[in-house]
Amino acid sequence: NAFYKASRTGYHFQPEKNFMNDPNGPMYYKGYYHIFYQYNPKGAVWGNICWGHAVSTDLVHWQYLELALVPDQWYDIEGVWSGSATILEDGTPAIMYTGSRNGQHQSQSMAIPVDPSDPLLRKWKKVPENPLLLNPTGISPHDFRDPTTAWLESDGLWRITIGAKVEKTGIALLYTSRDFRHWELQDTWLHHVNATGMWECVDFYPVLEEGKLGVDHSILLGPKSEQLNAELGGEQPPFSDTFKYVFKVSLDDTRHDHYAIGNYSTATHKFVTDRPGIGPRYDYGKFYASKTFYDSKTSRRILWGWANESDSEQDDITKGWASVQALPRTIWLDAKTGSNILQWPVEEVDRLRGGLTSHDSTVLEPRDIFKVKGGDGPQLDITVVFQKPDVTTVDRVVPDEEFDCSQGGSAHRGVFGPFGLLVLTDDNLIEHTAVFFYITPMKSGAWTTRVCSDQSRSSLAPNLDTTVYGSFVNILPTEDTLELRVLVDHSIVETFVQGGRLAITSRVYPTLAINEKSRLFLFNNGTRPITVKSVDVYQMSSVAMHAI
Ligand code: DQQ
Repeated sequence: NAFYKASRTGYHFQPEKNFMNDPNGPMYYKGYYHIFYQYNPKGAVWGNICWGHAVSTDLVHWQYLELALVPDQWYDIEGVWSGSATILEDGTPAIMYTGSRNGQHQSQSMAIPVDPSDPLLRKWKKVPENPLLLNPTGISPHDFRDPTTAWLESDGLWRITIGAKVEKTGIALLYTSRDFRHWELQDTWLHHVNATGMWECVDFYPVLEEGKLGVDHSILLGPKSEQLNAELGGEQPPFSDTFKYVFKVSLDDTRHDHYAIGNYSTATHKFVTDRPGIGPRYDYGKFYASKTFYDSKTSRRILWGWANESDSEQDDITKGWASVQALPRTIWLDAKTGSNILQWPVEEVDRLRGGLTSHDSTVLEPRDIFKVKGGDGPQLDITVVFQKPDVTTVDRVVPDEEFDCSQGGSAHRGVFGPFGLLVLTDDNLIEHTAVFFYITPMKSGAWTTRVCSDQSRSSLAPNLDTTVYGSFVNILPTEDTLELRVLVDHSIVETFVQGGRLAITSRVYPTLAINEKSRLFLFNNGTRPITVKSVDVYQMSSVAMHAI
């Protein structure tokens, strides 16, 4: 079917064929970005899990390499599961990963490059001491996986954290090591949250309180920390004045990635959240098992996340592939709020921008739907800026806090909104994916702003998950515009709101609005006019990905 072919992406990372899931071990090494990924070389559904491997010099053009790790030892014979890379003190990388055996019994093992002078790191060897860690007493061998990147502290000890659960409590176990081979379980957990189930793919890293620069965890806390502090012009420790910590967990029960912001004490080795609970989501759509790394080339922290399919396994078998990685995102703390991180596609993505069509200010009257010039085709990078509506012009406020994006989706009618974009839309508006704002008065009288991504009319094809996604976005009183950046790439739509304060990733499979038949529209379904200040639409180039 043409629509199966049309769903393959043009500028997102995906293998040539077969099934991919979690991003693993991302790093920058000797001029190359490396991405590894959970991969089934034998089919388009999960199983036979190996580590696929690709390299890039710019995070957008990738070259496939041979499999880095395959199940060939007694301790990982059922699968080489997720893990992370750490750059050791001598500058060489080490991978820690979960081996699965004997009905998914999990243990942690290590692999190192056969030839660290090879910038492509094509060949890896598992160390003879494997498995390095078995499930500790009280932890089921089924609930013990996904070691993080290790960090070095000034006591000379490496630390890693590993997700687990005790009854229904999700926990982050903490281990220390002097030589990266012998690891000791600590008797306190780094973090835990009741009733959250198994914690997969935990991630733990520092962020600056101000500015976009990333921080290398080991340089921040390790023996070189004084030097770093001097470079930053800071006082001597404590660093907590300038840094916060982010703890991310992928919840097996809900399949969502949540993060909390807080502080980490090098005295107690505990993470303490600023606010109780599991925290907001990185992304309110399809985005799971994510992982960050510190990019020493440009001093950024970069986030990778897995965008799985919304079609059926049978569709995936027919297509011959499943899953893409969302675009790598630079992440940093939102200094304006202090309570969320910001995510933005790495700036290298901008180099794929081709023809630009810019539109001046216009007003969307109630029920208007405008076709946007320059928005034909399936690969777009769209930025639209709306004037924040003046809610004080409404005298009779009917609370509408029940709306959660799903009731009618973009067809719902409110006062201010839904208004926004229809992407991957055919000429007759039969198929469309709506990305929109909806500004709602609450019982308290306060107005809140939601952003939704409505897949319910995205395709005529059967057996798709067409859930409508959405969440509230924090619009500050000082902000007088509402901004969307939407990246469209055949079957993936990635939305970034208000400079990256909220992200929503959708997977959609149009049957009519494919390839050159795809259109872009602006719409307003609310009862009040909405001012569009500007629209910029770029055509996005494809990136060829080859094996080398
Ligand atoms: N995927 C891996 C596990 C991890 C899960 C197996 C998360 O290591 O917990 O493919 O998607």
